[in-house]
Amino acid sequence: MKPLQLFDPASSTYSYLLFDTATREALFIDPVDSQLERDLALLRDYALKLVWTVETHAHADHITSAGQLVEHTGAQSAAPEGCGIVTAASQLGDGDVLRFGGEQVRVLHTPGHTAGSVSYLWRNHVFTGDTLLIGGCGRTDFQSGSAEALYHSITQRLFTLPDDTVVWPGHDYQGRTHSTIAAEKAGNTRIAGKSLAEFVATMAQLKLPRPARMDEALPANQNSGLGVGRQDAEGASLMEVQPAQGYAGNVSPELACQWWQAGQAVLIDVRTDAEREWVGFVPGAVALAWKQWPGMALNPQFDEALKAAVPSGGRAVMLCRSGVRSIAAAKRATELGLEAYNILEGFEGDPDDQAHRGARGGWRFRGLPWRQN
Ligand SMILES: N[C@@H](CCC(=O)N[C@@H](CS)C(=O)NCC(=O)O)C(=O)O
Ligand SMILES: [Fe+2]
Repeated sequence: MKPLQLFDPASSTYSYLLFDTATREALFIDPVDSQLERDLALLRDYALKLVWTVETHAHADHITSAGQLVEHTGAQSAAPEGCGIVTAASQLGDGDVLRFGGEQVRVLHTPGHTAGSVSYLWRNHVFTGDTLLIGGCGRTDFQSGSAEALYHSITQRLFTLPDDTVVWPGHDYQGRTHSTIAAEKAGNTRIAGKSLAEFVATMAQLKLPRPARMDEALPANQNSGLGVGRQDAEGASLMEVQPAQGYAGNVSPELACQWWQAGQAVLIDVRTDAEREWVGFVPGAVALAWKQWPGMALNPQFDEALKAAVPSGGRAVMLCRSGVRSIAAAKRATELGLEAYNILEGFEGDPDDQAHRGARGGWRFRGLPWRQN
């Protein structure tokens, strides 16, 4: 059985779809946003249930469709832990195993092209991302790249796989599709037979132009391709603060998640314990229920817990079910001296609330991290 190899001509990127032929559960490697419609059609035509969408690294030359695939298919996203892809639900380390049906892929940490880059091993196939290309390798001149680390990853990790292991690269700029470990060990012009010093010298002399879309692609990919350049139903950017009365502003779940993951805001979940228990929760969010009794504006317990959770004058983003209680909580937090934002559409979104409705549902439908008990 072979993986399905898919090509994005604009970036010369290969994506791969693996599946269990019995259960039809599937795993995507490095899906590309401009190919989303093709890929969704493929999943339908092959009657596949996407379980995982994974990245080999944070790409500099194209934008992933991982976040959108999560929204459309219910798959889980996973990304290498050293890549800063903060929105991926699972952060992968060396040796981790992802299962789909009776199949599994194993994570090989292969730093060098970027510090977090990984390869994925499935049966006798290895998906090398930009670590090992056919007859070449990924560049090492940005994104904490390291020629020394790449030399080690290729010679010690990939070239020690069995010779007949099939190599499936993240790109090919000359139309080649796959190779083998034996062929690359023998004939890869950048590394075969080279010493570490020779390889480092070769990499230092490449002087490649920057990828054309790098400035746009990197932040987008660290957010699973969500938000950047995308708009809600009213045409507002998902990554910009929208003005509000009585608190600092309204933000999309995507922007709130980015701030929170970057340590720039504290995420406060103002729903009740019961709601979190039944519907789901965001691991790491501060649970702090907003209770509004009729005729009772103040809630000293909430005030005290909020002050304990957020440093004085700090930034808080408020999450509730549909973005109503979180407004009240953001106003109270503002009175207490915090820079407080309401998260539009909350955890679940509200189908009846046309005024606040963005392109899609709430936090849990947008490819952002959450769990159910
Ligand atoms: N011309 C391409 C840049 C391609 C590029 O730099 N690709 C990276 C992978 S993200 C690489 O490592 N290339 C290795 C090489 O060209 O030898 C673009 O603008 O996107
Ligand atoms: Fe790359």
